[in-house]
Amino acid sequence: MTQPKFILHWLSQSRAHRIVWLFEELDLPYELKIYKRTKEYRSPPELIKLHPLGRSPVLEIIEDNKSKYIIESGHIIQYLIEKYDRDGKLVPITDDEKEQVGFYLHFGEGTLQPDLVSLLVNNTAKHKAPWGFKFLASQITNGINKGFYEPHLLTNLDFLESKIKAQHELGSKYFVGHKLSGADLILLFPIYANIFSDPKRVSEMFKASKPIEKIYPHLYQWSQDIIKEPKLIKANESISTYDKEAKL
Ligand SMILES: N[C@@H](CCC(=O)N[C@@H](CS)C(=O)NCC(=O)O)C(=O)O
Repeated sequence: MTQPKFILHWLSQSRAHRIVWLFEELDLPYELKIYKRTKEYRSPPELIKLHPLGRSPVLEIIEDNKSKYIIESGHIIQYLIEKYDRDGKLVPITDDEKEQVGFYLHFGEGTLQPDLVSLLVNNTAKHKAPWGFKFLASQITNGINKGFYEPHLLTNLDFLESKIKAQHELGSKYFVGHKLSGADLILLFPIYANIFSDPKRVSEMFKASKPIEKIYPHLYQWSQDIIKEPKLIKANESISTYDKEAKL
């Protein structure tokens, strides 16, 4: 099988990070094209020109001089593993484990991430409200967060905590089976980048009675383990050669 050329269209501080990690895990050659966020923290016009949805990651696959663009990180992860994980490094062993990975790929982006993003956006919105409207904006966003996004997010985190706790009790540091899989890759962004990379900020945001890492010790442990994965470290290094300010 001929090897296509891969270009990952990578927006700074984005979910695209997990796809760089995946390329490193699969030892697949790839090129990164970096896009900086606008001052409103949105995609720049060049990324919007590339794909009508204007979000990152976008994976460009070039074969026979033709480019195909695929989007949605869960779909990209599934696509690359199915087609290019020739040694089965990230492929779960049993059918049940395969089904679990499928679940996490959907859950990560379909349920967990939207609640998390809504909460983070609302939290930023109240600080950005015009002078004189900050109090009102804060009352409204707090009401929405407390009534809706926060309980949803906490339920999601309770659920994930119980899953990874059970895995830890079985002697595994990964979400599915005893090896790294698409489940860990998809959860890198919501669990590590959005929460445990800055636990103090998140604890304050929730006005939690104790630090978030004490409320979710197993998720915290998973985060600490995952950031030591050698290929993730390599992905971080690779990204920083393109973008000095890049951080996960
Ligand atoms: N579900 C999509 C979400 C893509 C997405 O929202 N990406 C963010 C970066 S983390 C983005 O491109 N934001 C730019 C914008 O909203 O303008 C995926 O997993 O690929």
